[in-house]
Amino acid sequence: MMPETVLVTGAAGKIGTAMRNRMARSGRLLRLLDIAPMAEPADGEAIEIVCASAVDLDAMTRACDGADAVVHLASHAAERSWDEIVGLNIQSTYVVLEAARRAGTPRVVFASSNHAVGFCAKPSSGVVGDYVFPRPDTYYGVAKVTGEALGSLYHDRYGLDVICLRIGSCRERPVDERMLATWLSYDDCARLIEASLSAPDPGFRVVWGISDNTRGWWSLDEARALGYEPRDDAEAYADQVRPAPDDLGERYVGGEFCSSELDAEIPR
Ligand code: 15L
Repeated sequence: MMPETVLVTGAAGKIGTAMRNRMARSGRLLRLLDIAPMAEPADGEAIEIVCASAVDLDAMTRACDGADAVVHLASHAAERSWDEIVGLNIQSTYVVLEAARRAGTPRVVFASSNHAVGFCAKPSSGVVGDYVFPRPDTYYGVAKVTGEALGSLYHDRYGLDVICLRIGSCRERPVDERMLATWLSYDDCARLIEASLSAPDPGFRVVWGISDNTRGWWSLDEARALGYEPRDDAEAYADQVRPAPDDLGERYVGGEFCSSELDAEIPR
């Protein structure tokens, strides 16, 4: 059944902004939450704007009131210091799940990331399977692993449906060679979220989030089992992308997040 009220955290971010129109459905109210400003609803747009932080448990519990599902996107989108990652990326996922439990919101879709398993070797043939064991490449990746673990806990202990999307590179179009494997188009991202929102009784799932890329590294079996039918393929941009840099990161699926250069930028 299509959820009627969907709360989206991090709604002013890049993915959140791209999902605003794409997640709109007749009969659906989108409740968009962020601390950053967002465009006011246009005439006829069934949208509520909530200016609040995803780490504020009281505000999140109020925002979950009457919601059928939460799509949790709020996060620093790349590597940061440990304190910043704990303060937003880890804390917000706990708060979202706990707020959903308190408010009786039955389903949470969590934007996990390929960086939860970034230190998995690139497959020389075939694809990396679903549910591959965590091998985070950064504190950012650790937060995604932690979010998946919290999702598992809130499913097993409290019965929430929790779908974790190990998103590849979600953007307008692929810009480098790695993204020919890892790209998730905005349209396919919306399709994957929709499948995650409407699959009957999904329980706890971890699925890869990429388009139907000819050179894809990751299994789409579990995502397709939810009902996801991707339509885009990064190959369409193959003659327009930058070549892959020749460094350590290129051995692993997490790409430049695995490079030791990050250590200079982010003191450990
Ligand atoms: C992510 O999870 C990040 O949010 C984004 O900045 C990209 O680096 C992406 O993964 C990717 O792996 O391309």
